[in-house]
Amino acid sequence: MKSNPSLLSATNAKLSEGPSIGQAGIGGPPPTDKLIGVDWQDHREPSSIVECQDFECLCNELQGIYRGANDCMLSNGQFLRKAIRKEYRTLTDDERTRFHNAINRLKMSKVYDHFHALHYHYSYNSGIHMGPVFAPWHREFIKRYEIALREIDPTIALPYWDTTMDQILPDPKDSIMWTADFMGSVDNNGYLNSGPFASWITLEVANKFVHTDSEIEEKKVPIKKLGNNRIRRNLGVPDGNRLIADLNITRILTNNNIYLIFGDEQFKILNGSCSSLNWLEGYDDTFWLDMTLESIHALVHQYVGGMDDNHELGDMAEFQTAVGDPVFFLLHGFIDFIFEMWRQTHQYTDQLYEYEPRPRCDVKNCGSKYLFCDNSKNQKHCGVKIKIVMTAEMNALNGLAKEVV
Ligand SMILES: [Cu+2]
Repeated sequence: MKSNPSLLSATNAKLSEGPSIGQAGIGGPPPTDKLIGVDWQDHREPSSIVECQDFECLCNELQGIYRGANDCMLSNGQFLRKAIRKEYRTLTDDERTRFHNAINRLKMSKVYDHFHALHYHYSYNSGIHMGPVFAPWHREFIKRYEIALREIDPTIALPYWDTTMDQILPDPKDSIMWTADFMGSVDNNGYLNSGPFASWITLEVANKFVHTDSEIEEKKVPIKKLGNNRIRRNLGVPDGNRLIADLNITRILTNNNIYLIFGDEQFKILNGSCSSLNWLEGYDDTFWLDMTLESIHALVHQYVGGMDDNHELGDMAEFQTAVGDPVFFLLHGFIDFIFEMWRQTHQYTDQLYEYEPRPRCDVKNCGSKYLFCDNSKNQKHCGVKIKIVMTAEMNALNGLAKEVV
């Protein structure tokens, strides 16, 4: 099986490469951990609005007037709408400009770098990659990013990048995606030289972690040069890197193997023991990872980040640097969309099971002879009957009663 020496196969045959850097989490700032090698001072936490779980919360945090489901008037008289996530290239010019402007404001406020640092912090050994939490964790992550952008401009929704439209081109590098009006073009060394983010300085990420047999040690392996760095992309380099194609999506959506969404099949592929996937007809082993939701997403990380002749990686090709390139969020918008298409067609509770309501007092005896309705407090509440323990005294009395009879 072909291996690829970057984003995901950097962990080739090893479950983890980084130190155990805590439990999977998404709230709060990453701890100041020198080992991580990021200048943690250089980012700022977003406001609590990003934690909103519903429309009312979003409306209130934006100081709007909430008048019921999906009805929220903002202080400028405009209505807040649910975010409709469109394909990036279908945005109107005005929508795209607003989107780019908001990202730039997020970057200037250093909140963008918080998102980068957060993802960096949880990259390894937290379950957010190469495991079942990949899809839900990144769902919450990009939801927070979208809200942070909407706090700047409430008309914004996070677009997604349908890479299949680029993949069908004779050379996807020629896509309009990589022009100044969109994500920007790069110079001969892969550094961004046009577009809305050409002047960005990415977070410094000094070291990567190497997992040896005996212990986890920090090796001074710069995954990118220290100092002021612009975003770097080695598009389609080396040859063979490619984007997600329709076939990849169809496989995931039409296959009932849950592991394609929530599994660790990727490890098995990386470890060369992908026999459990051999049954998938049409499996194309020309490409090292094109099976699971997480592995197809890695294809795009690889395609954009790539690796040059000197084995230097672009930002998107490593967990630690990937968020430094805003393309990250367009890709994850698409991955989340595929996850959502899968979820909507695999609704367990529609077909496999559902729940009866919790026991309640308006049903006689709370619905069971083992339950009772407790009227003693202000609020009626179902309770469960207690067990009766026979004491020695009670047993003796019982025996006496039998003798009398
Ligand atoms: Cu990630």
